[in-house]
Amino acid sequence: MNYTKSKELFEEAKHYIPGGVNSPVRAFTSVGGTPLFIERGEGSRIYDADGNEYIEYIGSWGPHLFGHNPSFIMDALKSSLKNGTSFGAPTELEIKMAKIITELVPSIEKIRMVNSGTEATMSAIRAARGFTNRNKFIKFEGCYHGHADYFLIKAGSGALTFGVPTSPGVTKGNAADTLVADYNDIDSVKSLILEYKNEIAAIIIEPIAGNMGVVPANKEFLTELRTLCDEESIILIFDEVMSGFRVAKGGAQEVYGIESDMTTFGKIIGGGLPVGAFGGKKEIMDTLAPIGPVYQAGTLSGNPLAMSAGLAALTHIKKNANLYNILEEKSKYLETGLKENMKKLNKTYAMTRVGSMSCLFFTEHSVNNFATALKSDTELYGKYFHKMLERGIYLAPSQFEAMFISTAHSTDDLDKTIEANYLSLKELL
Ligand code: KE4
Repeated sequence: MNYTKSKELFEEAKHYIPGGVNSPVRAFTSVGGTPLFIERGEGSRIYDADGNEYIEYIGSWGPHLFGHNPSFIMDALKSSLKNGTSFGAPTELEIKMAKIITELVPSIEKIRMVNSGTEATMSAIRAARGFTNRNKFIKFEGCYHGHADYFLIKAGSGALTFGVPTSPGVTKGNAADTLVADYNDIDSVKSLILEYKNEIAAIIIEPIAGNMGVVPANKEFLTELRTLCDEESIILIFDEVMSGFRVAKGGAQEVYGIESDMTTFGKIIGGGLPVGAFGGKKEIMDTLAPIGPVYQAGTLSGNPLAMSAGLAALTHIKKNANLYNILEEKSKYLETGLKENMKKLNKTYAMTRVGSMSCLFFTEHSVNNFATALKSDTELYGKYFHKMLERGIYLAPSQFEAMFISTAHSTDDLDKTIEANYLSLKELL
């Protein structure tokens, strides 16, 4: 592959943008080489500035459940554009958006729109603190909830990729109320609750972690977490920014049959535009201004363009419940192919998957939390990444991310990916 144009653009970008990118994980730092500058996407494909074509599995880090430029989202955007871009005033679109999410996710009685997953999780923690009048909250090592100061403590995703789990610039004061437990380890939660009795406002968790690679919560762990929160009057927040509408119509809550008190969303609900949302029980959400004292706001929250794209995506989901069976079939097909390759190569790398989000960990240990995910050979992953790129397969430029399949991925795309995986692994091992 020729990457000349991307190389030029990257050099120019670095003069004006820190690290040449507007989000660190895009910089290829952990896999080496030059980040590809993308010109356009179509279905399961993206095309870079040098005209190279890739079958891609990032899907803009989750939003593209239907691949790039699905007609029903593009048409909705085009018709919305005619009316204007933003009014800073309420629109009927926002009611429709709130209604369809409360319909698809039964635990949500009220919801507020924001413009990113970070804003959603940040606001959810503030609402939980305001409602309970408690200060501390528990997160889990390896989970990533966006870049609000008090989350950047042993976080996942880009923070993990950089091996700097706790970021400079986060003050001791800000970190003081963040408690960290171990994923899938209920005793680590119990000991924190014992130590900080009646001081904990919330527990926030990715019910299916997607930011240390994909690590699903054990069902019994999540069930015990739900019970503990009920017993201790702690708000259970499911961060479904990634898993929401990805793994099922009702997200991880539907997969596990466990309801959270609050839920955060992003990615898919924006149909590719910047949208986040946080919602939950009426009594919690009604603590928010203008009816309640907890302040939270946003200039472009609920803006008509993003609402049109998001509403088109969620309406499509509502009308096509078979969508998740189709995604399951495609994802199972790919998983089977990759596992057959590993058998041929006498390797037993850990592969985790829930629906259309999955991860191939370059470790032969089983992976069920942060510590075991870290056993992955990130150097080998970097080499694998580039061999797959050379073969026209674009994966996440970090071992600690998720791989996403969309409804646009054809069997031929999956066969090509399985073949490229075999040839790349064969060369490496
Ligand atoms: P944003 O602020 O990036 O929209 O959402 C933050 C966030 C919150 N919660 C979960 C579970 C998330 O996965 C994310 C963001 N995910 C990463 C991908 N690992 C975003 C990619 C990036 O940082 O560029």
